[in-house]
Amino acid sequence: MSQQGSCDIGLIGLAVMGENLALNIASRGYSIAVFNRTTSVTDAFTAGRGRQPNVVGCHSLADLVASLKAPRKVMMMVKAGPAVDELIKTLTPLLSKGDVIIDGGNTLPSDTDRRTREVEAAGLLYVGTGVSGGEEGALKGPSMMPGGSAAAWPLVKPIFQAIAAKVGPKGDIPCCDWVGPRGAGNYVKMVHNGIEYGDMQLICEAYWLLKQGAGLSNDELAAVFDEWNRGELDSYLIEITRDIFTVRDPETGGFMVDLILDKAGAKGTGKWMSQLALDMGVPSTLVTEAVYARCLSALKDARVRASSVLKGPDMFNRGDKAAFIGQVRQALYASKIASYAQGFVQLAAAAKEQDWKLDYHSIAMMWRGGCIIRAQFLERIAEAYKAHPDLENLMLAPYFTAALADAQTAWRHVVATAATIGIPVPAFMTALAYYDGYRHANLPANLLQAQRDYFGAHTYERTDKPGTFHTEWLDLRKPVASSGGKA
Ligand code: 2AM
Repeated sequence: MSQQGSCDIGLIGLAVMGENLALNIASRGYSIAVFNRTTSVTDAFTAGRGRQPNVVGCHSLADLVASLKAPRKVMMMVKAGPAVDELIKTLTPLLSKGDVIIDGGNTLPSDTDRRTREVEAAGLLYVGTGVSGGEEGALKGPSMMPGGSAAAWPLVKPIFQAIAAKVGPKGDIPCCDWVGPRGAGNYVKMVHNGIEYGDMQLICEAYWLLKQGAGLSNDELAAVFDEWNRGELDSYLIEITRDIFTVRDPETGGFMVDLILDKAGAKGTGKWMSQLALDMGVPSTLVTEAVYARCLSALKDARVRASSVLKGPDMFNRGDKAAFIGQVRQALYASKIASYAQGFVQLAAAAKEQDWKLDYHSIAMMWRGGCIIRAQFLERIAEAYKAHPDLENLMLAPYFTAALADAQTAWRHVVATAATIGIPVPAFMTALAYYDGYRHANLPANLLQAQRDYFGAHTYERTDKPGTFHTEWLDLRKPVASSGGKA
């Protein structure tokens, strides 16, 4: 039975994230009412892990709402999409003015834009919050990126900041702060996930270079990643990668990583980031290549067929092994800088388009702990944005400019070697191409504009005078003398 009006927050959806988040909230001393569409799930939870005096199981949404203190806070941890709209529709008449509906799922930012407007129009407040950290993060302290109705922030802040991961020298800076209006929180979470795609793809490419190019065993790979995790690459993803290389299959005794089919899955947040980048004309090439790399991996059967037809080099780098390992580390670091630079550039472009005022220092700090991309390196990013809140591109922050300058010889060597020995490294390559493209005052787009004007009269601008111009290329072209050099 519900306890009328005594719970601090309600939570709907007891799948992995919801269940662990509920336990986290309860562990911080808050009382929580929980509801799951399938009642047996609620009952199993309140009889099992959730069997605690401050966890109240509810069998209906009306029951859940009645269990809450005003202003009521109801957090949905359900499948993103229509389920969220259905729940909002059911909850709205049960709630009162000033109550807060929270969506903690991976929701498309534009859905949160619309829902914030709709829920506010009904006199309620709405929050769309990113929650990152997987199962363990949800239980012990996730990174949280809330956005929506600004008036909701003071109401949810104590609980959110209590359950979030903590960082800083004293371990008291919560990885959760207000991001901005409407879908801003979900947008930041989407970019977090896109950066995660880039990080993971870069790590996989480094692995392949070391395994196929330098012949490292899993034990050697574990040792290399362990060492990398002590330097500038220190991060959760490097740490779990190290661990993965040590795990053996209890059934066969073989290394687990070698038994896993090389066919990647995806849930879509990387694709969203890439699609929205394309819509805005922003070059977020790392996430896009990472999404494509997953798509290409999924073509396993086609790749198996092609592998006996298409020819290439033998993938082995005959150079100095120890030196190559160091070069791959530097290439990974430099590519990672380019990747994060792209993520923050996309955030700035979205902020401009949506009229949000994003605090990039605060965003870097929210990602500093709790989430999948948590890394030492985010501290440097936070510092860069603290020093220059309007930094145009992270690569221009002195710390990162110097890091890129230091790493670039190795970076170029690794990309060139990969091309020479035939190892696919799309993320390393696009990162370097982005760096080289971004640092050049001149690019060959002058020729591109000429081509567009030639075939489609699309016009062009000139370097020597202002205005828009068109040339009658057919009239002005000249016959070209053959070079005579028949190759
Ligand atoms: P279920 O256990 O009843 O399936 C992840 O799918 C979570 O979202 C689960 O807790 C699931 O509840 C819940 N969920 C999915 N669709 C839902 C809906 N339309 N209404 C309420 N909860 C939903």
